[in-house]
Amino acid sequence: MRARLIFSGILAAAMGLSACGGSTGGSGGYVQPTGPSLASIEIDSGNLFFKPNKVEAPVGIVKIWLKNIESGSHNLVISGVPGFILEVNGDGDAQAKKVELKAGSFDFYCTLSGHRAAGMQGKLVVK
Ligand SMILES: [Cu+2]
Repeated sequence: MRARLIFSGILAAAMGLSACGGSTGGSGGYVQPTGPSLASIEIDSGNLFFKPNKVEAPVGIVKIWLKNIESGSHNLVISGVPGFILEVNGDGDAQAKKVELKAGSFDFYCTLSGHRAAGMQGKLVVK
């Protein structure tokens, strides 16, 4: 009981910190997995692309960075990973979150209107 209360406090503090990171709102109720990440993956976003648009990750907890290298706003969601979203606004903005991945091949894309169709999508291969 006590441990659970303490844990909730840490989580609330962590979420409070990330809320000050510059990107506002829209992150919903996504709860990052606890525990260390096995790998860190950086994906750059621009108008209108992801670089790289094919990435590999190990099974388990991975930290994914989205870094905006041009002006504009973008986000990154992964099909089959409900709630996970990274959002960037403006040149140089970056956001990172941990996600627990299962083996498989997943699409990642930007949900802003027209962006996916214009090329903002890629493949995430987890193995
Ligand atoms: Cu976009």
